[in-house]
Amino acid sequence: MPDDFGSAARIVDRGLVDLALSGLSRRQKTLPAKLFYDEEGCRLFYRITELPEYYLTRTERALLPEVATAVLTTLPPRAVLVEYGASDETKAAYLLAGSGQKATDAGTETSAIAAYVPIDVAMPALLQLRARLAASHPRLAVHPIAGDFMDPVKLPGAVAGLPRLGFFPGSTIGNLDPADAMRFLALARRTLGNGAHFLVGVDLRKDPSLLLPAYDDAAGVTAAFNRNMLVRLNREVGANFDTAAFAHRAVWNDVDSRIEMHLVSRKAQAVSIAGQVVRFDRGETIHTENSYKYTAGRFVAMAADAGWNCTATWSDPAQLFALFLLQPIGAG
Ligand code: AVI
Repeated sequence: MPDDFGSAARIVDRGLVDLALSGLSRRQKTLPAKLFYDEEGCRLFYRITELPEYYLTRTERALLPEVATAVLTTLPPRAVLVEYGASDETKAAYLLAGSGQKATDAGTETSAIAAYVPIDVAMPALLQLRARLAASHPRLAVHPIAGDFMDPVKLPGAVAGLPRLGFFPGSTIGNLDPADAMRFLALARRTLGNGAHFLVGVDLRKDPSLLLPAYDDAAGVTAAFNRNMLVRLNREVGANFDTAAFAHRAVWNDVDSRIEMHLVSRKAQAVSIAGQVVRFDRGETIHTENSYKYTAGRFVAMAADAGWNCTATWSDPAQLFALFLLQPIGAG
C-alpha cells in the first residue's frame, strides 16, 4: 500500500476529498452545508434549535397544533404524510396525532393519516424513527426512504392511490439557493401529484438585528457547529485544519435576502487535505452556508412558478415564521 499518509493506513473518502477540494479551490472558498450533519453536527444543530436566539424552531412549533388541526380537516381520510428531510418525527407528530395510535376501541379510527413516508439521507436515524413509531403508533404504516430530497423520489407501492400530504418544515427550504428551491418545489409537485397538499415552513425576512443573533449566539453553539465542518475534515480525510485559527462569522446579505455563514482565517496559513495544500490569506473566508429569508409574497410567487397555489398561510403575531399550505395549480 502506498504510504502517503504515514505509517497508519487511512481509508479516505475520495468523494468527500473531491467535494472539499473543489469548493476550496474557488476564488470565494466554499464548503457545502451538507458537511455540517455528521453525528456531532446533528447534536450541535439540535442544541441550536433550543437556543434563546434561535426563534425558528419554537415559533414553528407553536404554530403547528393549530395548523395541524386545520390541515387535517381539509385532507381526505387515510392520507399518506410524506416528510422531506425527516431526521426525527417531532414535527410530524402534530400531524400524526391520533393516527394509528394504540386504540382502546380499535374499530373507531377516524384519523386522517394512515401512512408516513419520512425521507432523509441518514438511514440510521430513519430506522430509529420507525422503531419509535412502531411503539407509539402501531397501526401507522411507516415506509422510510433513505435519499436526498433533491433527487426524484418514488413513493412506495403500498401508498399508491392514497391522498398525499407533503411536509417540509423547519425552513430547510431556506438553505437551498432560489433556483434549487424552485427545482425542489417542482419535483415535489410531480412526486405528490394532482390532488396533493403540501405544507412548507419558511423563515420570513426580518430585521437583521433579530436574524444575526440567531446565527451567532452568545453561547457559541453556532460557531462550534460551523467549525465542526473542519473537525470532520480533519477526522475523515486527514486534513490538518487548526480549527482555532478560523473564526465563525454570520453576515446578512440584504441584496440576496440571506444570512451567510463563513469561517474566517485568523492568519495567513496553509492547510493540507489528503496531500493537497490549500492556502489562506489572513481574513479570507470559507463560505459554508446560506439561509434565505423570504417575504410571504416572494415565497408564494416562487411556489406558483413551481406549479403550486397557496391556499392558506399561518404566521405568529410578530411575523417571524410562516407555514404555507400549497395545492397544485390547475388540478382537482
Ligand atoms: C436547517 N436550517 C434550516 C438551519 C437554518 O436556520 O438555516 C441551519 C442552521 N445553520 C445555522 N444555524 C442553523
